[in-house]
Amino acid sequence: MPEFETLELVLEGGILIITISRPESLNALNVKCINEIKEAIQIAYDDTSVKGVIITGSEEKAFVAGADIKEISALNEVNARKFAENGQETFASIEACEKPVIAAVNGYALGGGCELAMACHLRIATENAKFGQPEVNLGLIPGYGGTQRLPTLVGRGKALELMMTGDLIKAQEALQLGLVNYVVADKAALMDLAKKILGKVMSKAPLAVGMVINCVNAVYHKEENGYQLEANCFSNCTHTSDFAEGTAAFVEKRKPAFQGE
Ligand code: CO8
Repeated sequence: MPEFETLELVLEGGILIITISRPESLNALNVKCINEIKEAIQIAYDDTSVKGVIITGSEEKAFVAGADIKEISALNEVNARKFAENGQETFASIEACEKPVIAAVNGYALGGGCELAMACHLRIATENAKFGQPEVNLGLIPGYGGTQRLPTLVGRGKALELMMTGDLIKAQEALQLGLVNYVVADKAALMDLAKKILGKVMSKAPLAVGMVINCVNAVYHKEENGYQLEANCFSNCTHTSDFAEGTAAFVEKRKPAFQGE
């Protein structure tokens, strides 16, 4: 795996583990880090040995404590838009990845950190994790897709409350709201569960999994007809050898061996 300044990458059993590592600032996202995340996700797109991705934070108490406030304090009208668009593009590439991406949230997921977690396909968190969009405390609003993704996960009313008050919520409340899928005791359990879930998804037909991701993403893309896309993808499944294998395995009462073809 290539070396990065702000990330640690490990490929383990087909799972690319991306660990955000800027301990001096609780893993706050600076431009370097956003660009490196984009490069790391591109590896997941290009490298056929990568079958799934986990994004986590290096710190005991932080997944990502937001955009780097020291860096964004110097932004002006022109480069702030570029910063936001660059982050949005990076997070959109995570969301659109046809391989499953899990956010393993091991502590604070605030501002851009919560937005990063929301761009992943699933989120699991440790008991000590805290979520929030506290940008209003800084005279800002979320800029990495938070205003769009949070309402789809927790509903309009709760999303507005969280973004207008800047309140932080604990992992258990995030679980009740549907912001996270599971809460576990500690980092070790977090990584175990993330790998277990990915292991299960990775045992399914990979092309079909990718199509599920694309169709669900279409819910959020107003210009796209998701029902049409679903019908097209459903039809395309029938051309795959995984479809032949999956249905044959059912009839023959055995486990399917999918090839991703
Ligand atoms: N940026 C830069 N440095 C940070 C950040 C951050 N987001 N968060 C923490 N740090 C630094 C602190 O400055 C401190 O550094 P130092 O030791 O040099 O003073 C170090 O990390 C440790 O932090 P604390 O001492 O504050 O640790 P605490 O345990 O007391 O508090 C908190 C932890 C509650 C997480 C606290 O650090 C905090 O409130 N951080 C800021 C959280 C926040 O407001 N996040 C949102 C940022 S804005 C954003 O994300 C917008 C996203 C979209 C941008 C789009 C355009 C660019």
